[in-house]
Amino acid sequence: MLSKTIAAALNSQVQMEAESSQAYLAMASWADIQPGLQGVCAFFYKQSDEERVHMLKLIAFINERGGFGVVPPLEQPILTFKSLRSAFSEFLKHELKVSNSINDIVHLALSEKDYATHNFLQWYVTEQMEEERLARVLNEKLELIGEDKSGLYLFDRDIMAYRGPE
Ligand code: OFO
Repeated sequence: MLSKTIAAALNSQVQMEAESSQAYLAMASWADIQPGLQGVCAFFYKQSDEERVHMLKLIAFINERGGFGVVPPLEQPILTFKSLRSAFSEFLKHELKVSNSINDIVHLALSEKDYATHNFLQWYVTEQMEEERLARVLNEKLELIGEDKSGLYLFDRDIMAYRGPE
């Protein structure tokens, strides 16, 4: 059975995952109307779908452990970006924020001796390590590419491959 504190923390994580999904959906839609960014667009649609799955896993866990998974109201995310670089730097910033939040709940679960929640959250810890790595790699690549058009072309063409195997 979840304590009230843990249930509240997990529900605020539900909100964060839902906001991540919205944020990446907005990035996908923005990329969709930029010339030649079909790869980036597909990448963010996929990221958005994954964040929704993260949210659903949390809701299922909260309910299974005797809490109530609350579907949250959502803020409108950032809709437009001044460059590809700035969209990807938002992506990294967002992932770092999510990692911090997961770490806080892991800490809370340990301090309450809630080992079931602690165990459940390990999947998110691993996922965040991967997402942070991916966001960092993509930011580094964009840094290298700068304004080089053929570099950007290849970045867009190859971006799905950086996600690694499903
Ligand atoms: Fe939910 O995985 Fe990143 O944010």
